[in-house]
Amino acid sequence: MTQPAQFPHTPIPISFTSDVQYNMDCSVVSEMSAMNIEKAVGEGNWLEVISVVRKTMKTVSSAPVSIAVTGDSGNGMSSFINALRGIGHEEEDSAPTGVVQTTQTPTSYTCSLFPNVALWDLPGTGAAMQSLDNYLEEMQFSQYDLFIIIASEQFSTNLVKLAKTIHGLGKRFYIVWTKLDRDLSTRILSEKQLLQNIRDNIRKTLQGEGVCEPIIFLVSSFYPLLHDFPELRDTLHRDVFDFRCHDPLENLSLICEKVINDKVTTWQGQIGSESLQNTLGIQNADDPQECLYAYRLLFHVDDNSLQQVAQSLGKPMEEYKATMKSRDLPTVLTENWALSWMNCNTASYLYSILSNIPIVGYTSIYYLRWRQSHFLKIVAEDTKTILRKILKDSII
Ligand SMILES: Nc1nc2c(ncn2[C@@H]2O[C@H](COP(=O)(O)OP(=O)(O)O)[C@@H](O)[C@H]2O)c(=O)[nH]1
Ligand SMILES: [Mg+2]
Repeated sequence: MTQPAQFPHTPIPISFTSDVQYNMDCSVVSEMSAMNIEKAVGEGNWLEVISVVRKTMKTVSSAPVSIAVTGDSGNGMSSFINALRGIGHEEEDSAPTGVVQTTQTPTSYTCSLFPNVALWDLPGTGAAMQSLDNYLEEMQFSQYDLFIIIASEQFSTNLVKLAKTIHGLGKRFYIVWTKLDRDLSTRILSEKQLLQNIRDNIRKTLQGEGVCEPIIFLVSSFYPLLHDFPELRDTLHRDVFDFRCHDPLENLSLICEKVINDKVTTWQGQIGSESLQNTLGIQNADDPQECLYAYRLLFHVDDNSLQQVAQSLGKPMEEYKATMKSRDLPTVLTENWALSWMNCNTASYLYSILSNIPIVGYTSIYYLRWRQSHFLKIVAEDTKTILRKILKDSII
């Protein structure tokens, strides 16, 4: 058995290291992108945020992805790879197939449908001379990003163990039941019933081992346009895309949240100061509606700003507004009894009298600051939600 170090093409773990890395653990965006998005969020320049996200996604969209195709020998792994690549087994660059064990070492294949994706044809289990534990160790599963477990005829205990191992690694995998043409040609049941039975059997077997909701496709490599093959291709496209974008997007999102948190800290220190009140243009600090409006302007999540974002992303502005808690005043007030109590007229009147009495007045000012800080935090959370949505919607 070939040792991992001698693999013809050792899979490259996805890392997006082409750019300089940012200082967070899950660093996957360039320092330049990180700085640009930080600046853009600081200025509330959402159009620039969109531009940074798009540029980042363009860079990572061609990051290498390694997909391992595994299963028991003879299940049809090599044939499946050829079918996915849209080539016949007789073509020069095809994966060798046959009734005798033909795949001896992990071999990688490219596929024009999935640029920069390496499809790894792994030797099969079962006929291998070593135990499954050795197989798992030698195949270095942790290096692959996604797995396709090929099954046919029966869902063996080896396949269950493979699924459990991959599940344990927290990686995504599909179960592809192949040679469906053979099952259908020898069936006694209706086609619908047969397909249902195959699915149920795989699901039940895996659920018994704690692997829930497996993604199952039923295909024939001899008919790559039929059954679940088209859906499998679409799903793979989506998953490869998600896989490439997930970490960079998370990273950008973390940077955005940090900038908003920093703003909150700065402004909280200024609450109650005349300068902030003047900057915000708040006439009546008792009026929650006015305060929330002012904070929305401060965080650039006011109607005008959202309109610009929505237009740029081709979405209705309402989609963004609907995610904002600060625009739903009754809920803001009812969620906090202290706020709702102070908002009623009697309380407001009482407050204006009490604030003129020493000591009691001090408490009232303290309350007013607490309330402003509360509103500030609500709008800050709204801004984070909006930013997360902007990031998601910026991916074309
Ligand atoms: N009928 C049928 N036979 C298949 C299919 N896929 C593979 N085979 C046959 O199964 C045998 C083993 O296939 P191969 O791809 O080499 O299996 P591997 O050892 O898992 O790589 C070959 O004779 C293939 O022609 C399929 O979808 N339908
Ligand atoms: Mg093979």
